[in-house]
Amino acid sequence: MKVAVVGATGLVGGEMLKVLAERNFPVTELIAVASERSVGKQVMFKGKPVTVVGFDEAIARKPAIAIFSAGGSTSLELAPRFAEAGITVIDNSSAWRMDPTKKLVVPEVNADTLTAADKIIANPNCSTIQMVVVLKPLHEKYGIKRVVVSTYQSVTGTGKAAVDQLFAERNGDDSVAKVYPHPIDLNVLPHIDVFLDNGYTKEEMKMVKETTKIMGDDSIRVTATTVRIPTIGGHSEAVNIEFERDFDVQEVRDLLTQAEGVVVQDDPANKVYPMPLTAHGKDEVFVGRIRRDESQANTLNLWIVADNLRKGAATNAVQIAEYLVKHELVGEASAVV
Ligand code: 2RA
Repeated sequence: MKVAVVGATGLVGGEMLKVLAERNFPVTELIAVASERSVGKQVMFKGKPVTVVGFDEAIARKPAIAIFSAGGSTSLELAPRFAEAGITVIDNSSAWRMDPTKKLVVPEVNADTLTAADKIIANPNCSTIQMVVVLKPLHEKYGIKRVVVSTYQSVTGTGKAAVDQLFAERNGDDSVAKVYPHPIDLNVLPHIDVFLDNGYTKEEMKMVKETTKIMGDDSIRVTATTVRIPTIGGHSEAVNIEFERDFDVQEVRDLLTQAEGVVVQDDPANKVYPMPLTAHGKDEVFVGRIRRDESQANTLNLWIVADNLRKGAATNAVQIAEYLVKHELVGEASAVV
């Protein structure tokens, strides 16, 4: 199967190439795509150099699937052109997520909503993805009324320039361009994306709105505080969940242990709990600190960690592609290169 990665030279695009190779996705031809300024550059796929091409060339080669991580404006302009050419687009930007005609998909939660008619599929925001993977089995069992989430987000969520700022600050190098409005090393910023009229940030409202769309239940109330922290391995989230029905903590632990895509790391007595350092480079969502909220009935506290570049972006997108191939909702899989 011909597969295009649009934004192949970026942090997430590079992770998409890695994940496609690691998961042995049935790629017969990898088309690396980027803006004109990157055309002619090379990226590596399965140990071999691939020359970056422009958007028109990519469409002309007619890939079956195009996985986008090229920003919202590029996706708004180009995804329809790829779709009109019969190419199924999986887009990692926020451009299409809240479009009522587009599916917003986390395979462990709502892949079964996908059909062959879906030619532009939205990949949710990283901080939303890792949370709903855990919410899904809990909602089915206990009925979720309300979610309160505070996030601790890696600088890799902003991109390579933010990683460069962090390590430049750490090394006392003041020559590197500043991405954040304040120093990020030895600091935290309660400010991800822009502030809105309601006092929330765009990142926080993404978590609020995307969660109910993916879960398919507008009755779930969500509030979020999203915070940038000086780490690179992944996003962490303190999640407080109020249920319709009571629960047993061990039963919750057992339920999550069996849940698709979830790994429970919950042994505080032995200092075992999820951390960005141990989630880095992995595709699962890690859950720990599972405990009853003793201040309110039917309410649970959790700690959720995942690599925001993998399950939070690249892996989720590739898993959507895998679902499309498995259910013959896109061109036939061919021999692997
Ligand atoms: C962030 N979730 O962490 C946003 C976009 N990747 O910056």
